[in-house]
Amino acid sequence: MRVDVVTIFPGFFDVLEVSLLGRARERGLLEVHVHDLREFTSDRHRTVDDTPYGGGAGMVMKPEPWGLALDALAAQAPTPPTIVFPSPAGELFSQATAQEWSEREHLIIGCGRYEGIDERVFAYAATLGEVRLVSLGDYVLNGGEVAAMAMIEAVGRLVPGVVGNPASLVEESHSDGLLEYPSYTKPASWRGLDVPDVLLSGHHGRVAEWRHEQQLERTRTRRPDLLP
Ligand code: JCH
Repeated sequence: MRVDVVTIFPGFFDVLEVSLLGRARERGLLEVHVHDLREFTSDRHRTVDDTPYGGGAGMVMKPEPWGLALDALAAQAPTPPTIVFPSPAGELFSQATAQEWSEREHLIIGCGRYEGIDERVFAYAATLGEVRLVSLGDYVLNGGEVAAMAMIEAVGRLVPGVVGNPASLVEESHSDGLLEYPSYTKPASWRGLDVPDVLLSGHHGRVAEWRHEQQLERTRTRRPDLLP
């Protein structure tokens, strides 16, 4: 999979070099290329924003640099890319979204700043590929970069071969939409806090049953919205 990121803060993505995905990049499973939107400007001040038509607070990202950036990145693609814009006004990003995108050849992620991007950019992008406006959750970030990083990590670890232990992905996908069960490791007693006896019993059936009960109980108390 190839991911192209367009941003006015390319340095934001330096951390990808040292994360889980750094190794996947070295092995050629996942390529992430970061592009500075200002490279697609032609004025002396490399301007990417302007005042909003109709008035209002803040600034809006100009369409012209976005048009040139998208042209350049979509042109080098053999198949139409999925073009993602993180947005507080987008559809919710979920594990299902990550799964769907992990099977795609080419993602382009456009990171807005200020109050967002001129709406015509989304219409233009739709002539180059499938456009998705996607929100991480119902809170407001200062721009698309943090959301893009989260999406790259969630999608990247599902690309076949990226995560070291495929069994952990299988276990996740079998969780039936419930929260995970609690995990413990050695020592069995720590600062007066003990690991539940059932986990030390060696009874695989009872362990599985206990973990499922824990999943149901946690989901009931923390995320009742996930239950039918
Ligand atoms: C973004 C902004 C609109 C501030 C600019 C681009 C995504 N889940 C999620 N939360 N926030 C974002 C996000 C994504 C891209 C951009 N901003 C800042 C945008 C605002 O109100 C109109 C205020 C935020």
